[in-house]
Amino acid sequence: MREKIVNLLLNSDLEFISGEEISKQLGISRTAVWKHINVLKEQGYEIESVNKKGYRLKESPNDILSKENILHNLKTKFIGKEIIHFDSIDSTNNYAKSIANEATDGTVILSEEQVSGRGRLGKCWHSEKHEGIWMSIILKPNILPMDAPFITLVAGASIVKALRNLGVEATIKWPNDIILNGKKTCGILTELSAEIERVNYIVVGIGINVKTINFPEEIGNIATSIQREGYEISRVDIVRNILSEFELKYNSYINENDKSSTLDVCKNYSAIIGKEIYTIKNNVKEQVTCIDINENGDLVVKDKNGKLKEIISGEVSIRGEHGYV
Ligand code: BT5
Repeated sequence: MREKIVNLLLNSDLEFISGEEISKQLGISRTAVWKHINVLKEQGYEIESVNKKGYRLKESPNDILSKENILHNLKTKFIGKEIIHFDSIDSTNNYAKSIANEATDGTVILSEEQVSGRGRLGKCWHSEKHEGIWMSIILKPNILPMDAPFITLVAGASIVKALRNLGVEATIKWPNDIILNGKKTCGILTELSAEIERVNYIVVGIGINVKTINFPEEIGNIATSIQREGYEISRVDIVRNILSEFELKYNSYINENDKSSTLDVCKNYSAIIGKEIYTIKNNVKEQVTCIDINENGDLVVKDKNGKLKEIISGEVSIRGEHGYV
């Protein structure tokens, strides 16, 4: 119901709409309208209430990642049709995993802040309040567990495509970082629950720095945000775009085993193909040339002796010759 009220307010283009009109259109009492409006205000919506005129959105509520805002104009069929939004949480991936068995395919969890955001291998993910997109998508594909890691690339390609749709010149550092001007603006953490031959669920965690200007010292040299690189884009627009792009690429992969739309983006907008990079595995650093991404989504590199090697995601860390990329 609150989603419908928000839609009415959004559709009335910042003009007043009376409580009576809302109650008539939605078939609820005016007291119910008033109660819903109060909850929306608590969620952060700037709603003006004026006697005899009604209600009006004071300013665009684009900055709140609420279910109502994201569902307004979201054109997907199943990704994001269920949205759970928190003001604060430990980690959206933790929450997603705790409900995954019962949740419907495509459920999206968002939080304005994470107090224990996680990267890979238990590393910390800095997730300041209102400054980014901290989101997890629950998926229940009918695939073999060994085919799950490719979904990280599907997510990466969708994020790059979505950001480029919005004019942001993002690139991808295989397999899970999105880069702006040589620095990390987004990381992806894919987690899997499976039996030998069957996936129970996959949680794709996406963390995007949107508005952060000052990062903690330990990541100051490697991290950036969309705003810090000069782009003013609403978080809601970014989320909607990502969910739409993700559904397209995910369906191609899961239903048709077609990896091309993902691989094309990963290759065309790669931050590392053609460059000298370092691979780091078990603390051993090796300089190689990054050549390509193969049909399976593995990274193809050439070592100092000219020998080609395929690197499987999750196996190694990648660093640039002079810095992060
Ligand atoms: C990642 O790990 O890049 C995956 C990050 C996934 C975060 C999302 S947010 C929603 C969901 N819920 C979660 O709890 N997690 C997911 P990795 O490649 O291991 O990179 C982690 C490293 O990135 C850290 O060790 C830091 O060096 C650096 N880092 C931490 N916070 C950062 C930030 N906000 N921006 C850029 N780099 C960061």
